[in-house]
Amino acid sequence: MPEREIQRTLCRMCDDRCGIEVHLEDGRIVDITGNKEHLWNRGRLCVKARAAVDMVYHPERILAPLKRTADGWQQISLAQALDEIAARLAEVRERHGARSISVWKGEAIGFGQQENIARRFVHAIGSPNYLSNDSMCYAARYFGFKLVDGAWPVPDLANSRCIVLWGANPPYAHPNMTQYITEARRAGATLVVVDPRLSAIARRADLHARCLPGTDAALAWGIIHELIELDAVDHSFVERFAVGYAQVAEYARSFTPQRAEAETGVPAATVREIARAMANAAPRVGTYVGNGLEHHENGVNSIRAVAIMDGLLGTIDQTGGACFKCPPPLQDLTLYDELPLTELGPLGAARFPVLYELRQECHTMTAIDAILEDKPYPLRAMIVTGANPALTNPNTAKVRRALEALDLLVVRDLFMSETAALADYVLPAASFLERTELHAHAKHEILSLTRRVVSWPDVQGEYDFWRDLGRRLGAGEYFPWPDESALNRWLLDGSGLTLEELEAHPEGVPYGHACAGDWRTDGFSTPSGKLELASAYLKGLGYDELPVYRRPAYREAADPAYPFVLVTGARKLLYLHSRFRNIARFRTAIPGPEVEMHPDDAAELGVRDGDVVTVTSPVGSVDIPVAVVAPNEILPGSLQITHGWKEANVNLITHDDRFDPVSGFPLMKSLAVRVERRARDVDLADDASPA
Ligand SMILES: Nc1nc2c(c(=O)[nH]1)N[C@H]1C(S)=C(S)[C@@H](COP(=O)(O)OP(=O)(O)OC[C@H]3O[C@@H](n4cnc5c(=O)[nH]c(N)nc54)[C@H](O)[C@@H]3O)O[C@H]1N2
Ligand SMILES: Nc1nc2c(c(=O)[nH]1)N[C@H]1C(S)=C(S)[C@@H](COP(=O)(O)OP(=O)(O)OC[C@H]3O[C@@H](n4cnc5c(=O)[nH]c(N)nc54)[C@H](O)[C@@H]3O)O[C@H]1N2
Ligand code: SF4
Ligand SMILES: [Mo]
Repeated sequence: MPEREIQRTLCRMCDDRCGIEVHLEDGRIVDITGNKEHLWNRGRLCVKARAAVDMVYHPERILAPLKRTADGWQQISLAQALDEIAARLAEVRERHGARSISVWKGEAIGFGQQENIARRFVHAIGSPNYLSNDSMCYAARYFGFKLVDGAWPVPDLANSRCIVLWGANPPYAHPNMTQYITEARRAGATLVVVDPRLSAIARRADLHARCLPGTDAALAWGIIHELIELDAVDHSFVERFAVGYAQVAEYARSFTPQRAEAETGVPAATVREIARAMANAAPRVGTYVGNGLEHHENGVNSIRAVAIMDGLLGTIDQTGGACFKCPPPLQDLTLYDELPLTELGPLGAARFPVLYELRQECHTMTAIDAILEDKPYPLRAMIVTGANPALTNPNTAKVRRALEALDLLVVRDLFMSETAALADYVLPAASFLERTELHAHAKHEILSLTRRVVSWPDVQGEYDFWRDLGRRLGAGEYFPWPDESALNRWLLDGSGLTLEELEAHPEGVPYGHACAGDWRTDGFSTPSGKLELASAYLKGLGYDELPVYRRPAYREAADPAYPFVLVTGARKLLYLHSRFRNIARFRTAIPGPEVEMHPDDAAELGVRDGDVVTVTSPVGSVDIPVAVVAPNEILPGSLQITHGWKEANVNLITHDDRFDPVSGFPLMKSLAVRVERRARDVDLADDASPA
């Protein structure tokens, strides 16, 4: 009889970290089921969780260090790899200075301690250049809300009477968030979805506002106009706790529902209905903003325009409203206070000061320029972990040129990704089932410890890798912990929680009681201590004080050469960015890339389902098969392509030269493109596409 065992930990096939039970037979994972005691998912899992078994034991996994040689990849020992990488980094540091070295962490690493160890390493060796996927993800939403509220509140969706989702599709992107939405709807809540497409969640909406891409702020101002007309503003809250209301009322005056309709395409009657639904439900209005608002040239203003509605309606910290959560009581692993490296010129900090000041993020697109042009100074070496920028960053043809131009590229990955294939060294990374770390679920204010369920001889977890490299580069003092467990123990110092307690409670241990402070008495964590409907801080930096609406370029200065508007990156349930394309059964369900198109546009172009078209933007071209969708799924004149496919990579045509001025986020969701039909018999695989 095989020896059976169950280990409870968290799934990290996406960042939602559902509680799971890992079933082992003789030490080998055979199944994954849901942990019913976990508050976040209550036992429910999405289809990706079980695919972790396929991922961990995948025949293509890299399990030994690889070195590029003239004869191809050579397998070397871990010690040799670390010695050689350290020697080459030391050489680069000697020649060009420490700041010519960078670290790039990806979405597969997520937030929390794995991110902070990467930050710690690069600073400990003297460089300010920490880069990440957050140049395009989350940061714009984080500080869109932080600029208004001083923090990003968590909507109490389960108890909302009106839920408003802006540019988010939880059934695919955050499956278990959908449970809370369903619960609220059962109790009678109205669901409002703002999305140009008929997404999975939009299908269930009571009110679907199908705004044109990049026009969300105009819709928000139209709603604000109506909220003021309906006298739905919580004046006592606003007078006591907010600044900027007079300016908001003044700017909103001209934003009639008719004007909102002209800008957004959402009928004036719908604008009024949404405002009424919000007004009737206040303060139990739960608003959630997704990635759909970030990838535009006016993204931060759209997010702020949505955020200020919480203040106007007085939903802050109300049941069913926008709730502040306690940050997890963990020690800070970063070195920003100990080693101020700002005078070394973190890449992008001068160009996008808010991104750097509020998130300590350098800017990946600026880093790519630094590699290719030595401006503002040379960037010569990079260590990538958990990212695949050769597919996921905009203008990937340029990203690839830059990665190839580095003196040293090291990639830590589970697989030979498109980025790893360009590296000098590829190191085998530990999957989430092969390392132990702390994770906080903000919504429930619980902290969990994940488990190392399996291990491989040469496969290192994040901490072990940075420790070993840091010690080789003379930064050992910053990595005093012998292993992950010692690090975890240190992180918990002073929290009142112990490692043993967390080990005994895989469903998580509450930490909310440890939280001190209340905005009612201490004020908000904004420069004025008030809720900032208008931001003097942004004004001081030369940005818009109010989150005014600025028309997207494809509408303001329409170019007849590029008549379509392209949305990219709408999530599919089965894939995470460029991940999981090698899971055979996922590939059967969603076999390849597609450009989603309205039937009228398809008819006009003379194309049918499966025909290959060339989609071109000022940045480049991509050849991709057409999926003609139902007429109510997408707006005529607009297209959608999901990223992450090497077979037809939409990031060959997204912009690394047009940004939101505050966040520095690239234009990836409202870009002007043209579409050309290709000869019917072109075989995509054999096709050399024009640049
Ligand atoms: N299965 C799966 N889950 C994921 C991911 C994944 O790749 N796959 N990625 C994870 C990551 S890193 C992230 S950031 C999150 C993202 O999570 P979400 O933000 O929920 O992302 P999407 O599911 O793409 O939903 C975004 C929606 O915005 C819409 N949209 C596009 N442009 C606009 C616009 O201008 N205005 C409005 N109002 N809507 C617009 C799109 O049509 C799309 O339906 O998902 C996470 N979860
Ligand atoms: N056009 C367009 N592009 C987009 C987006 C969009 O909406 N449109 N969305 C953007 C967003 S929001 C994000 S977050 C980025 C994400 O972009 P990336 O951060 O580049 O994420 P992935 O493509 O998932 O790459 C993750 C890599 O990590 C590897 N990996 C998996 N598990 C582990 C692990 O445990 N450890 C290590 N070291 N490696 C691991 C995977 O094999 C994979 O190669 O993409 C962005 N790109
Ligand atoms: S939503 Fe799915 S992939 Fe994400 S953590 Fe939960 S089970 Fe895993
Ligand atoms: Mo993301």
